[in-house]
Amino acid sequence: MDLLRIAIQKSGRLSEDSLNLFKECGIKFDSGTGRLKTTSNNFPAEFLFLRDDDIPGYVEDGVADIGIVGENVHVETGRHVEVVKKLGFSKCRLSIAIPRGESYGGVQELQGKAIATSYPTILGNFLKENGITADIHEISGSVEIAPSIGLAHAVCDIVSSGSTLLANGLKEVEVIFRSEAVMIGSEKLSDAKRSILSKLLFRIQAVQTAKNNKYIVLNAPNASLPEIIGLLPGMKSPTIVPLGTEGWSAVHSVLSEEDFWDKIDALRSAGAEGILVVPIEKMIY
Ligand code: PRT
Ligand code: ZN
Repeated sequence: MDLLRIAIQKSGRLSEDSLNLFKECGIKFDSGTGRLKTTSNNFPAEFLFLRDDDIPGYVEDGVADIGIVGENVHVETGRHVEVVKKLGFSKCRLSIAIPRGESYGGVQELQGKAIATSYPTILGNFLKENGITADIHEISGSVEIAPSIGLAHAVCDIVSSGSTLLANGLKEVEVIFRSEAVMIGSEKLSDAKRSILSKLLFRIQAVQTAKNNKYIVLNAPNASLPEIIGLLPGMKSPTIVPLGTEGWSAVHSVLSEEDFWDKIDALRSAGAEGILVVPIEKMIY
């Protein structure tokens, strides 16, 4: 039987969320420490645990069928793979930073400067687009100490909270790339593997949609129902159930996370009471 080979980071910032994603999709496997490979016992998939930087190459070569990496790694490695799905976790940015005491008047100030980075391709593209010629020093780690040891004037590194830059006396002056975890896939999957992948994507979609929505139950006098129903789309339309108290109903519906509080305010003004909000585990249209 065909198995979809899925490459995920062995240990690092992507690991936990990647494992969680499959768990939420009901896919069971043993991810115990030290494992390099494991097969799911309830889904046709095999998992490979690898360093994130190696994942795009393995997917391009067909050793793995799909993999999870940061977009930064995907774009930097430039392998011929497809982005199958954006996953919304491990959000970060790739930024240029300079010593805090220096002034910065714009990108032209980088002209002729030495910049240390582990992302020479993304940085090189940014500089080229801005007509800047700078000296890119490629280093593989601890980029943030480069200015203090005299290796470079500036750095181009991943930033999340900004505390690493702060601790090293640097300030962020240009955000050149925004990243999140993405699922990448081989461009040449067999029909059988594509069909396993579409099952997986269907489950991921259900989990992601559920996270973006809440189940809501509220009570309202029947006279307020038309206005309340107008505010609540539901999956088709809201469910209305009569309450034991004459003239009152309970309304069940689904609310998007996006305009959640605005909708709650509007519902209360329309006469809603006793509003319960419950997380949804899966949502399937
Ligand atoms: O061992 P392996 O090669 O597999 O892992 P790795 O050490 O190369 O990668 P890892 O686990 O550190 O990061 C994996 C991915 O997580 C990255 O490719 C990014 O897409 C994403 N990510 C999200 C981050 C960060 N946030 C992050 N903060 N990657 C790195 N950092 C580092 C950054 O390099 C800097 O040193 O954290 C520091 C900055 O963090 P703040 O919070 O101080 O700004
Ligand atoms: Zn890495």
